Amino acid sequence: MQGVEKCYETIDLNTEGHCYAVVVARFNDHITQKLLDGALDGLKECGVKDESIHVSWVPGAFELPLVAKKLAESKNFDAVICLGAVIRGETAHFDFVAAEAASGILQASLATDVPVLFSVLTTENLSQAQERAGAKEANNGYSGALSAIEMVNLLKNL
Ligand code: INI
Repeated sequence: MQGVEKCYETIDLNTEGHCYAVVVARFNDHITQKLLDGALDGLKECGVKDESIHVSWVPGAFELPLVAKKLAESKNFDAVICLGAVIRGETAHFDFVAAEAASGILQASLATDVPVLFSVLTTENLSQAQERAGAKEANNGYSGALSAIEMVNLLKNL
């Protein structure tokens, strides 16, 4: 545990001069709105100003990668945070949406050299999604925001 704490102490959460884009899926918006609230809390707690945060809504998680890639390509943002909630239903649709969102988001990041964060919940049911859309560290949007800041600083210092 001490080792883990020590690791966290070394994380650089400086945000001076940084701009962040957030892309949010409207599908399951009762969950994704909470992820957005968490992401904005995380960014603002670390000192990012409102005017340095750009939020775009897309229909569903499947549409996240294209918009994330466009935003990353613009080079106007230090990182892009993708938020979504893919909840398993009765059909195979879940598997396609979850897998393509994950793969597309990774491709957007690797193609642009900009951190593109995968804060997309992929859960078996609604209650698991609600558990991950709580407060602070229990919110996948909040942790995604901190991971984005960490990645920006890590890449700047490589
Ligand atoms: N989109 C989601 O973000 N979450 C889901 O759980 C989901 N399910 O289960 O269908 C979902 N589907 C919509 C998809 O992302 C696209 O918007 C749609 O297929 C149009 O391309």
